[in-house]
Amino acid sequence: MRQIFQDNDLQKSFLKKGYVQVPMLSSTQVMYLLEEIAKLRPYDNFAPKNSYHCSFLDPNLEYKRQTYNLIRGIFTPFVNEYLVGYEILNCNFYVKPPHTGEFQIHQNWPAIADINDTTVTIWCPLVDVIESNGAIQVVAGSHKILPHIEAPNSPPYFVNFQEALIEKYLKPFPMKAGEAIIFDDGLIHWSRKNDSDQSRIAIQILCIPSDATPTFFFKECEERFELIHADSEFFLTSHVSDLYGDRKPDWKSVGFVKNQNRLITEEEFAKLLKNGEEIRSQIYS
Ligand SMILES: O=C(O)CCC(=O)C(=O)O
Ligand SMILES: [Fe+2]
Repeated sequence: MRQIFQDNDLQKSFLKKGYVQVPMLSSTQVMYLLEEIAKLRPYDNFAPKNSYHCSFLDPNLEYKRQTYNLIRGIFTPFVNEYLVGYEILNCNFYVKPPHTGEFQIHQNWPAIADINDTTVTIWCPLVDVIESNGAIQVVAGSHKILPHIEAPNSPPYFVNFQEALIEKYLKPFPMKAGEAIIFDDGLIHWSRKNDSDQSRIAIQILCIPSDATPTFFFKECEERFELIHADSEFFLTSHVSDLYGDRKPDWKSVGFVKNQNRLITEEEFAKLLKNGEEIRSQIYS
């Protein structure tokens, strides 16, 4: 069993619920980051029409690199303070301009070759968040209950009961600027559009075990995924459309896995959620 957290209580709570909420940035650091963001010039100017800004989706590669260096510089000490043997793979600003930016309900793409191993996202808002301005919402205990590979051109397994997820399962986490939630990337999560007059600015940092193989799962055909070596540089230099299109000749293959994805019903989901701890205990051991 991998030790993910330095602190045993956090480890226990994380394994059970799939997330922990922790203090992180000081108010000085929050202010510093807000000032630095204001100097950055993404292609979409942090104000995409009817959508949210995500650094990875922005076509300005120089901006993406500046973002990576800025976030990495501030958050590496926190990664080492909270986690054991993890490092930053990629990071993003997620900005929801006023009155827009609803997300799709999703799991994050698996980022390492072993889908039973654990990668985490640190999500840290730079403004106070509540449900109505786009606080993150998660389904507690939804991590590792189904061996599903979330990937481009592949529907989420819960696509047939998304309304029920919103009504019954997803719960928002009101947070102060600088607090953070650290969650298993397999956890189902989402956020509403920002209904306030101020931009909702948050940071996402994806961390992987240093001894794992960073991997992008490319859906080669209906039958299988090709595992592509995908380190920090891969995410900085790839445009999102590259990952939804044809396989690129310069990608480095690290293997293949069978596509076992299937769509399930809400009834099956409820059962898996209920038996989550037992299912995970098999995976963790
Ligand atoms: O910023 C948000 O509301 C969602 C972020 C997200 O999907 C993530 O951190 O993985
Ligand atoms: Fe996400």
